[in-house]
Amino acid sequence: MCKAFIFDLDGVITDTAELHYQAWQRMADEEGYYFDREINEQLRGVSRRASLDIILDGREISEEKIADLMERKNNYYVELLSTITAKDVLPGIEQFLLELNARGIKVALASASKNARPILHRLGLTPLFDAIGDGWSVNRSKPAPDVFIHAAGQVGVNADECIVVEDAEAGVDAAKEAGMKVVGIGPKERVGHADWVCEDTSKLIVSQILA
Ligand code: B16
Ligand code: MG
Repeated sequence: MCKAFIFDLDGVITDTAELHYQAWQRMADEEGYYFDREINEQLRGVSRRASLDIILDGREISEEKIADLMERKNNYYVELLSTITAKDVLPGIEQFLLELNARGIKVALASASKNARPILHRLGLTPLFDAIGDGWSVNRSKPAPDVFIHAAGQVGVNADECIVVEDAEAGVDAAKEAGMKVVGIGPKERVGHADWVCEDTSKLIVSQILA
């Protein structure tokens, strides 16, 4: 029996991937690193540090420089976040959350992002969530299961009674590793290993998933 739904943020609740892309691109241009939208796709659901490692593509730089680049990118990203409003909630998500609330099913967030709380606030969705797991909650990022286990613990529900909604390959891996069922959002090539695959968020139907 499903007692909780745990949602990823970027790519499920809203599409911040474009803003992450613009912020990384600005930093990469300043540093003369090659970066494009195709590489950005590899950053989906991946932590800030792991994202930078992908962009560095084997270049060796000091830990001090790594910290500076991550901070600079995050400052550009936070600047861009000020443009987010309730209009940026992905199709069908608000109704889906409202229905879970009405059915008494717990709702939690499990995002790799350290900016998850302000983003949820800007979207106007914070009151619909019972718990928030974010980049500050755990040390190991997806594909480690930690953030999902943390979120389930926050709402007091066992892993096998949770359903996760995820758009990233690493996120689906993490949720399965946590012992949860997963709805993958996006193409089969990316989330085909989920228990159910949904092309996009507008096609999510609570009663269908529970059945
Ligand atoms: P931040 P999610 C992830 O969010 C993004 O998909 C990923 O691109 C980003 O690097 C990561 O959060 C960390 O974000 O730099 O804001 O801490 O999909 O797990 O909600
Ligand atoms: Mg995501």
